[in-house]
Amino acid sequence: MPEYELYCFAQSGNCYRAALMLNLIGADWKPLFVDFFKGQTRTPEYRGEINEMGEAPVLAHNNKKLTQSGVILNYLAKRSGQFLPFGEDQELEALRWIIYDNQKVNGFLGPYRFLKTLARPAVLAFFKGRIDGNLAIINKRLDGRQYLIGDKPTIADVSLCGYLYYPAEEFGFDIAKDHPAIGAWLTRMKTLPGWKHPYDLMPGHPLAG
Ligand SMILES: N[C@@H](CCC(=O)N[C@@H](CS)C(=O)NCC(=O)O)C(=O)O
Repeated sequence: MPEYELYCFAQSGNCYRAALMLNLIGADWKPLFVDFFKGQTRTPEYRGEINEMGEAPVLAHNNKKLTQSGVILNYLAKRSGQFLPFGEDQELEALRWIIYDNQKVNGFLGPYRFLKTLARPAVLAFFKGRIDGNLAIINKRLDGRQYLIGDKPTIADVSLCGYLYYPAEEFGFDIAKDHPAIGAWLTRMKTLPGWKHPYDLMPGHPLAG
């Protein structure tokens, strides 16, 4: 049995952060498919036995079940010694960018992509306005820098990957093209040993009917 198990599904950028990190650190892991689109995260079994918050990803390790991708990244970085921010100042800086990413960057991109097929134009316009502004902040931060914090990738970079590799057609805009410093950083992240596209790393794509 592999050391780590990750409850996840291919369409989730929140799950992708954890799956990508497991692959980047060369962990012995396997994905456990969460049938999100059939409502598995809303079942009493899932909420009772897997995650009371009703979310994916969930990392199972020994007797622990860890949730929240930022917590999972932190746990894996500490256990593996890889992608760790260096020293207290960088640790705080990584946490700062992970929270900003979760709330403002991928925190808007994920719901935007999900709602695109259902939502009214005014809702999408609101989200798009926030997305443009928040991606511009990330683009400025990455302009002239190799990675978010210093010249080595940390868990803050892994977090930021969340929804950024999904196809431009799914958003209706091209993040790498519209924000060139983010585009260059995405290309750099792709060269890390173990990098894989979310649809190649997690189960559930293409969606079964
Ligand atoms: N902040 C959480 C977000 C997790 C999350 O929202 N996951 C989605 C799937 S992409 C989910 O399971 N949503 C279920 C729901 O909100 O009911 C993280 O980073 O792990």
